[in-house]
Amino acid sequence: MPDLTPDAAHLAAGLEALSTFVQSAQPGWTRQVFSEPYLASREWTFRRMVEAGLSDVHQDAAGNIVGRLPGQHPELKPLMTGSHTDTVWGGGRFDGMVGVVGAIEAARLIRESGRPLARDLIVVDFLGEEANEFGLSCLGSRAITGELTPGHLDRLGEAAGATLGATMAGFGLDPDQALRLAQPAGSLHAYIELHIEQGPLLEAAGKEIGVVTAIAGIERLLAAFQGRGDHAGTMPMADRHDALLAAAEAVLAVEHEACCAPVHAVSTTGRIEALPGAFNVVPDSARIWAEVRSIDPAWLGGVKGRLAQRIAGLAAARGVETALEWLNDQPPVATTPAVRETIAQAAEAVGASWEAVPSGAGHDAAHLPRLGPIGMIFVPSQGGRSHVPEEFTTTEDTARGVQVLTQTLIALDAQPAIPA
Ligand code: HGY
Ligand code: MN
Ligand code: MN
Repeated sequence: MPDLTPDAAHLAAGLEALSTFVQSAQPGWTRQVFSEPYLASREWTFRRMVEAGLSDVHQDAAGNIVGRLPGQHPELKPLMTGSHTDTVWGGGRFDGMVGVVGAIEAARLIRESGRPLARDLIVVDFLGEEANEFGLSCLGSRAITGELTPGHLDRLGEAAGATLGATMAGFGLDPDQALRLAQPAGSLHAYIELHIEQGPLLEAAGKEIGVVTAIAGIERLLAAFQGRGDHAGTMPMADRHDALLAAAEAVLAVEHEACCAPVHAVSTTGRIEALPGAFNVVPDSARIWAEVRSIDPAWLGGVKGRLAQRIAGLAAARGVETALEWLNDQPPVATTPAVRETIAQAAEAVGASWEAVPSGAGHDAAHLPRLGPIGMIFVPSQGGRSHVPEEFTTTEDTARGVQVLTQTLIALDAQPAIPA
């Protein structure tokens, strides 16, 4: 039997090398999409794929780094695996990276085993999975699934002072061509993504592998509040139109909606700002950046209308006007049952304990169902922490995840059509 044991030291060294591409002295790891360190890290990923023996390694028009491990029957629908290597601001060094370095390692193991797959295996480092100032995550996976639109490219980024399309072009990409990257529906045999759990479930259950059941949908909201500026000392409380207080009530309304959800929901307001920002002036304008998530389509479908109504009503009672913009529209996605079963069998085949878990985090995989059956493999996050410098996954857990990924790819390869 060929040795398909991941090289743990090689994995650890790869994650360590990737973590050196950071854009600030900020605590943690910051490598945001379109930043200089991110540009440099794409070259590292490109080389890592070439060194693993992948062929046709290239960057597509949307900025995805793509490599291919040829199979014996290229006429068959290919397999795909991958993830992302951009980070949040002050984040960790495993979110996404484990899935890209792990996918490349799985492809290397299969190639060096001398037992080629029947199908081609496509390995991808997707561009810009994380939330960004354009309000649109999963840029690269949206492009290959036909979900990137001209309207998305026209979105203006405040810090960039440019549209998403212009920013992509400035990064050496071809935004117009990115709109034409859509792969045909059903063109993949299956897509598998290895990822850290980013939550506490596996550690709490003492399980080594997560078989993901569903990926939460995400709706992101930019709400603007327009009140009236006044002297903070002379204007009586009852006569004020304080934009910041209206925004504060909106923040609590966002929290309240998730806490009352019947099945599953979380919500976060990650940022609030008010102007003019002086001690002694009643704020005349404010904005909040918020998101709501759920694996329950019914709740997620209804929450936008409920929140819009509640936020506008609370603000109107203060004589404050509101303008709400919903930015992300990523519905909840269930993984494919037959793929889940294959992952569970692969985990058992390597003696790994496993548990079926939902993903509260969003992933590129959530955009892939249009192309074919999908599955996700989780490895534990220490303390359930992620998107912070404390994010940590052991090399042993990473290697075990790569082992299960490798076995899953081999098992899926041998299956004829995979039922949806
Ligand atoms: O935000 C998320 O859920 C993912 O980690 N990008
Ligand atoms: Mn991620
Ligand atoms: Mn993330």
